[in-house]
Amino acid sequence: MDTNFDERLQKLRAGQASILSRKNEAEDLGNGIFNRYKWPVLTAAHVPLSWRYDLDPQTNPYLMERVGINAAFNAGAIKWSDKYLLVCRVEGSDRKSFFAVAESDNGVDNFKFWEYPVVMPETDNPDTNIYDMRLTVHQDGWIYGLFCTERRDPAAPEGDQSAAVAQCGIARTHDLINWERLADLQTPSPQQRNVVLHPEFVGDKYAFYTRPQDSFIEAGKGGGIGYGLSASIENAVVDIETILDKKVYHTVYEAKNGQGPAPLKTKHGWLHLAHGVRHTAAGLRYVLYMFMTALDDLTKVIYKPAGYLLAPEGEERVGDVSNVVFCNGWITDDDGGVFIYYASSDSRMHVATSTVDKLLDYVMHTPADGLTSASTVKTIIDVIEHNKSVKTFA
Ligand code: M1P
Repeated sequence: MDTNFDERLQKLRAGQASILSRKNEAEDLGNGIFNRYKWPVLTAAHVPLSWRYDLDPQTNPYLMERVGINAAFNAGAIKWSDKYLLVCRVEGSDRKSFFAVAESDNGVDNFKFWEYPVVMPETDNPDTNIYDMRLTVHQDGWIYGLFCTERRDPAAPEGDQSAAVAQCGIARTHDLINWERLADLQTPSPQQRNVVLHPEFVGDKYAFYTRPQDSFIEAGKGGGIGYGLSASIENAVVDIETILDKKVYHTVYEAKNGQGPAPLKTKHGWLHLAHGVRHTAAGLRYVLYMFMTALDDLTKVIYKPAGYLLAPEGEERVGDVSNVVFCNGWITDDDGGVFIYYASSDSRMHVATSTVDKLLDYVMHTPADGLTSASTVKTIIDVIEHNKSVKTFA
């Protein structure tokens, strides 16, 4: 059968235009803390046709997809020149991830990728795979992007082609187009992922949230959200990692956890969003949770609600790595609105909206984890007793 190039191109363009122009709708009631939205904000289908197709009928007569895109997920986020920008992890069908910026006027729909993906400069030790950028607008005037750089484990025998070393790559920019690559962060840990730069100096040092880990997947005897200082950002070295939020038995972060985006400063403390991981019979389950650290001591957790803030739901539960939600980007507006950009199942990006006031209320007034069934029952009974004393109790 002959392929009608023009007809196929028209259909491809129309299909993508309908996704890109689709209006998003907030869910009705929500849980009072945040509202999910009906449609994902970025998917593989949002990636420009000009990246995926050779649009020349002479060299691509069947208008085949020449560069497959597998997923668009785990995006860093920043409000910049009045636009909501996501620096998305785009993953090709060849399993290589790279960064690409998508922008929206309102933060909840019509995200459109910029014309080109990000060209990330390399160090002397080339990256095999780069992903999960956390953006920080630092007090020093730069926008930093910290991300995972992954390379084959040089100590692995030839027969083992999956052993990898993950470390933290650091780059900075003033325009999100031109990036200056700095040396990778050095820490005492053999593996690092989920490293985030704190937005303010601590004394005259740069502060990092880290996640020491023994092996590529397992936290092992390490793990927890770490914290450390470096005198330099150009050659960043954290000699001592202090664990500020550790793994805990029979919680949603018993296997591992990791800092999400850079924390938000509020008058009560620094609001943190993180992911927690536990083992289940069906594999690992990733959820998002929150906590707050003290303004005068970044290593001191002063509030931490029990359990998760957001867990995979419905279609979010299915994808390349199912039962995962992951967040490395959020944006606060001047009016206190918060856009939480989260990925589901390593496949696509979503948004949930809240406000700083609501997140503060959630973090400061939600009961903490008592770590036993008996304490959870006691918490519920306390709520019931209180409710019996209020007029709204029917
Ligand atoms: O597959 C789920 C996530 O796994 C890793 O996160 P962590 O290091 O905390 O386990 C990362 O590879 C992340 O990109 C991925 O979404």
